[in-house]
Formats: sequence, C-alpha cells, structure tokens
Amino acid sequence: MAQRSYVIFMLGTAGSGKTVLTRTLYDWFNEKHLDVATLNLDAGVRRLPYNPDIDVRDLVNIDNLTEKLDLGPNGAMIASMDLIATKIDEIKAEIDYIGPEYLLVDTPGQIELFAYRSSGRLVSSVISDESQPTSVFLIDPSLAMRPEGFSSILLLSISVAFQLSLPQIVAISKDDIIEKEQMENLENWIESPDSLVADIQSVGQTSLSQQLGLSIMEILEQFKTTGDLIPISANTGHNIDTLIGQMERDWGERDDFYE
Ligand SMILES: Nc1nc2c(ncn2[C@@H]2O[C@H](COP(=O)(O)OP(=O)(O)OP(=O)(O)O)[C@@H](O)[C@H]2O)c(=O)[nH]1
Ligand SMILES: [Mg+2]
Repeated sequence: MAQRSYVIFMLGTAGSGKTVLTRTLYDWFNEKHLDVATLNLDAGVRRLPYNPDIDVRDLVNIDNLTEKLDLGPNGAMIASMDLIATKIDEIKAEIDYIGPEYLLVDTPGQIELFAYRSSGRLVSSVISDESQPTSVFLIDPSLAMRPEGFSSILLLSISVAFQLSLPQIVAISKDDIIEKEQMENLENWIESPDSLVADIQSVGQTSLSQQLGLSIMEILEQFKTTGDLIPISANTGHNIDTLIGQMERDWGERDDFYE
C-alpha cells in the first residue's frame, strides 16, 4: 500500500489570508512532528512568512516575464500560471522526491487565475494526483459585512469547488479583527440561513435584488450547509484545531481511498 498523502490547497480572494494560513498550518503540523511540506504557487509574491520547500519562483521569474512580454501586472500573472503549467512535471517530481505526508499549497492572490483558467486547473489536478486532496476556502470578513456580500462570497466558494472539483471546507478568516456586531451577524447567518434570506430581502432595494437574493440562497441551501463554516484566525491560532479536525473527518470518510 502506498504511503498516504494529503494535499491541502489554500483558496480565497486576494488578501483573504491564504499565505498566513499556510504558515500557521505548517507550524501546527510541525509541532505535532508530522511530515509536512509547503508549496508556493504564487509567482508574484515578494516575501513569504514561511520557507517554502517547493517554490514556483525558482521556475518562473515574474519580472523577466513582465519585461520580456511587455505585460502589465495581471497579464504577467496570467502568463506565469501558463508557464507554471508547462513545468508541472518538474513540480510534481519535486513533490514526489520530498514525499511529504501533508502538502500545504499556497495559491496565487487572484483566485480566477487558479480556479478558472485551464492552466490553474491542470496544476491543481496534477498536484492532487495519487493523494487525498482537500481545500480551505477563506472568506475575508471585510467582504462579508453585508448579507449580499456574504452570500456572494459563498456563491464564489461553490463556483470554485465546481471548477476545481476539490472537496472544500469554508472558513471565515481573521476572526481576531471581526467587530462584535459583525460577528453576531455572521453567527446568525451561519446558524440560520433563513435570517440571511430575511436580511437580504430587507436591504434589497429592487425586486431584482430580492429575487436574486432568494435564488442565491436556494443554490446555497442545495449545495452547502452554511452550518459548516468555521471562523478562524491564522494570527492567534483560534479554531485551527477545529479546521484540521474537519479535514481529518473528511479524509476519514474517504478512508477506502488507498485500499
Ligand atoms: N488580523 C489578522 N490578519 C491576518 C490574518 N491572516 C492574514 N492576515 C493579514 O491579511 C493580509 C493578507 O494576508 P495574506 O496571508 O498575505 O493573504 P493572501 O490571501 O495570501 O494574499 P494574496 O496572496 O496577496 O492574495 C496580511 O496583512 C496579513 O497579515 C489573521 O488571522 N488575522
Ligand atoms: Mg498569498
């Protein structure tokens, strides 16, 4: 039987906390003396708060790309993901060489690069191959202040799971800086989707936003139980145990994977 390996992708909108969570999870696994490695897929990042075991910046130089192809910052990131896809065999060989039990994958800031472009999807599927993959989708609390914002980001999380075909745990990041009132709103919405619908309807100015709000909720109820959302803080470590517990439960449910 091959050694089990687990891959955890950090996903979320720009600045949602993917990189800091990678560091926090790395420390968590390391402190438990578990065999863990990190992979940075963000070719554009300047500084990382952890030392990646595998780093696409060793394969792709974003400054050279920008200059050579005369690109703007977004164009350069698109070109870099396409270039990473052409080098995916090298990345996979490095992963196999290290052979960690747990691989933490930090993805680029722009979620659309990774989840919506075929190069990003190819990269994620090759990395997940022969392992048990999961993903953490981070909701940035600053985008979830209003009920429409919160439900739209949940919708995005479903769309990303759909695009990448990856199991997904949704967490609200940076809960150490969420104001008390916002936390109460979020807890209400998480515990009772009906209260989210009611709040969407009470703020919706037009019949379109009212109808759209309801339709969004129907999709959310069909595809996701909002009850599974976990508020976490990668800074203070709050609920990191709970997050990992959820992953272990999901992996346990798919225990026949290697049999
Ligand atoms: N208070 C607080 N700030 C956090 C937390 N996690 C991340 N941040 C801050 O949020 C900002 C973005 O964090 P990153 O981890 O770089 O987010 P990211 O999703 O990797 O960002 P990009 O890769 O640029 O899209 C930084 O200023 C972090 O210090 C947290 O748990 N609490
Ligand atoms: Mg990052």
